[in-house]
Amino acid sequence: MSEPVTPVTFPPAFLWGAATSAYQIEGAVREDGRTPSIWDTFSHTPGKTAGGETGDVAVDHYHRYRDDVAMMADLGLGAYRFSISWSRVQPTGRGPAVQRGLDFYRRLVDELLAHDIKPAITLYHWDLPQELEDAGGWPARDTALRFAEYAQIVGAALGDRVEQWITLNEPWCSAFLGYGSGVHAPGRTDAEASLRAAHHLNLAHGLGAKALRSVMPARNSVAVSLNSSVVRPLSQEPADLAAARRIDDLANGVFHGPMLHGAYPETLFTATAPVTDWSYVQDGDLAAIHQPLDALGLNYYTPTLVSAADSSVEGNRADGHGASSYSPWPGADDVAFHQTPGERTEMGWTIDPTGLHDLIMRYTREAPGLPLYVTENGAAYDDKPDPDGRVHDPERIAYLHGHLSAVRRAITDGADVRGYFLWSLMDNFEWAYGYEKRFGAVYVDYATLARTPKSSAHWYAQAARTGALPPVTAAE
Ligand code: IFM
Repeated sequence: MSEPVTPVTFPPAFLWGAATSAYQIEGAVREDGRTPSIWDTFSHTPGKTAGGETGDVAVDHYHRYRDDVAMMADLGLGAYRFSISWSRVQPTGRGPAVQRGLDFYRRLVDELLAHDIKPAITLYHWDLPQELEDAGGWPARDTALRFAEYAQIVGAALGDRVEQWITLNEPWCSAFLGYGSGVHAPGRTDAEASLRAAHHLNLAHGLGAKALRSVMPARNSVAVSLNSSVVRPLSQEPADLAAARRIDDLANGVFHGPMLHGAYPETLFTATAPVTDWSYVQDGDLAAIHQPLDALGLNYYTPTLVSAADSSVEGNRADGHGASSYSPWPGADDVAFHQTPGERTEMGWTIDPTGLHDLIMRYTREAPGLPLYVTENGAAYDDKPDPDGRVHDPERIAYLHGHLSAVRRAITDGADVRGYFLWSLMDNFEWAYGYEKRFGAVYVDYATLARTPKSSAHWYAQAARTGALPPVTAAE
């Protein structure tokens, strides 16, 4: 007889959410005054995305948001994290807001509140207005100032009814995939520019947080979502430990250093000295970036395994962030990346829930007293409807069970994790991979745009309703 399994239960106030982002789901790219963002330009450039796919239609959430919110309510979601398309609100990236653009988000927020779902807004999820890129993009300081203006506009419009705010999503991707390896928009491959971009994204976060607070009720929460890497050395040899330290600085310290502690790591300056002199860090910038935060968002998918490049074990640049002959790791040419052993998702990312536990415990130590949210976690699988039209995704259920159990372990170990946002609510445009990779708990038929909750959505709904994880075999 098998042992009864103790159910994994969560604190009653734990927030059960799902997340998306504007360019990945909205479509309607030419409606109501919206102008192109860097992702419109990039995805329309031949060879940049799988099959030349774009977010022109995406999953048409702009027109179907009411049904989508009703579906979220059916799935028992307590919170929904979405992003605002900057070029819908401020088409040139500067100047007065377009009310029609803001109105869409007002309607969406009202619909969510009417269904008792807490909205959580991300201001920037990678879709810079193209005009700002033409004026220099994130490597240019002015982009940070423009972001603060945009933050103030959105905060003033929605701060009365949205309590949870996130300035930036995964600034690492914006800086290093956008300006370093070039696999993301705007597709530049300039190591120096990628570090400048990182600094100006940090500045945008700080100025944006301050701007939000200047127009919003004090009860609102301001946070940032970092895709902090869990960097593991291949061995305990000094050279491998140094390689891990290097990548940790470039993945994590470069953002959390100034945001949480008001300083870049000294070791980051040393490692990147051949690439940049950091002279664009002006007096007062670090204080401006180091704003008090109400929470920290952590996005986690898989750990990163590294060694010194001359290690006897074969490694390469395959760091899971797309193919490019340019590195997204400036100043780290002597670091090799390795595939972590174990089962993988459709992205080729190794499944390792211990990484999520480690990440949460790290930030529990790094930022004591700061509430944490897992603002993204999930997996892509090659989901297909069965002949009855149902979509069974037991692998995703196992993935979610493993990672949510890791979150629960971290809470038991003293971490203040207040909520979890599954990535993603529904299948969507997975950037350079186009529509090929399905991260959704809800299946989208791209021919008809019909939505079908997968078995993982039903499983997650049960977890959200009961505050306890159902067994992995439930809802199949
Ligand atoms: O789809 C992305 C999302 O936009 C940002 N975080 C990672 C997800 C999966 O790649």
